[in-house]
Amino acid sequence: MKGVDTGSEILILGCGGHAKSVSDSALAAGIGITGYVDDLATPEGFSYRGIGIIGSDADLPDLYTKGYRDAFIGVGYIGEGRIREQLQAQLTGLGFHLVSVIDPSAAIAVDVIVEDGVFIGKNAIINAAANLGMCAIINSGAIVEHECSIGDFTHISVGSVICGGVSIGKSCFIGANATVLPGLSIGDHSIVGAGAVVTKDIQADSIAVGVPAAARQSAG
Ligand code: JB2
Repeated sequence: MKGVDTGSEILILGCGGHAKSVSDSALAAGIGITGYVDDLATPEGFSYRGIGIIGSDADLPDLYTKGYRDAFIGVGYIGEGRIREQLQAQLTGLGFHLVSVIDPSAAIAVDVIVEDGVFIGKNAIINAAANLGMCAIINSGAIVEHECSIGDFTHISVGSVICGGVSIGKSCFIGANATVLPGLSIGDHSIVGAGAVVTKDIQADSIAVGVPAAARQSAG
């Protein structure tokens, strides 16, 4: 399994709620945190578990030159999921390695494929032969059942249930406590609302809400 990065020392981009969740899991998994990199927050005053901000995105080339090599995108979903894609391109373009952070409480089958930069939160379950794409988020208590494929940058929110054999494209957002029934497909850049129950395939760029979920194309 890729993504077992115990022993790394990472920079975390962002210092909001998601970065704090990731930080707690990283420290529990034996991954050290060098500092936070954040464009918007003011460095003064921010500290989590005694670790502060060491720069902004503009400082990343300099941080790489200084020898920092491992990073994690700790910006979650703030209404514009593609920010995470841009940050990944920036980091890998500079040469950084994107570490995966897996909370020790997660239950993960031995044959799960975890690509780089993935976060698996507390008490998440990932079952046999599932595949988690680059920088995917499987948040606290989510269940990704056997043989699911989760696309790059897709965020499976807290408590969601992705039944067996489901395929979810890249940069999707599956809201808290949503359920996707077995064998279905969800296209790239789609959003499933909190608590929705998806009973049919969903095309790319859709928004689906309700029980059963009704899908419509997003404006863009
Ligand atoms: O381009 C950026 C950038 N854009 C936003 N570069 C860097 N380095 N940092 C960036 N940020 C930072 O991400 C903001 O300055 C802020 O520190 C952080 C976003 O924090 P916020 O608390 O708004 O959201 P979040 O992404 O930590 O958490 C969201 O997603 C989680 C998965 C929330 O919805 C949480 O409730 C949710 N659990």
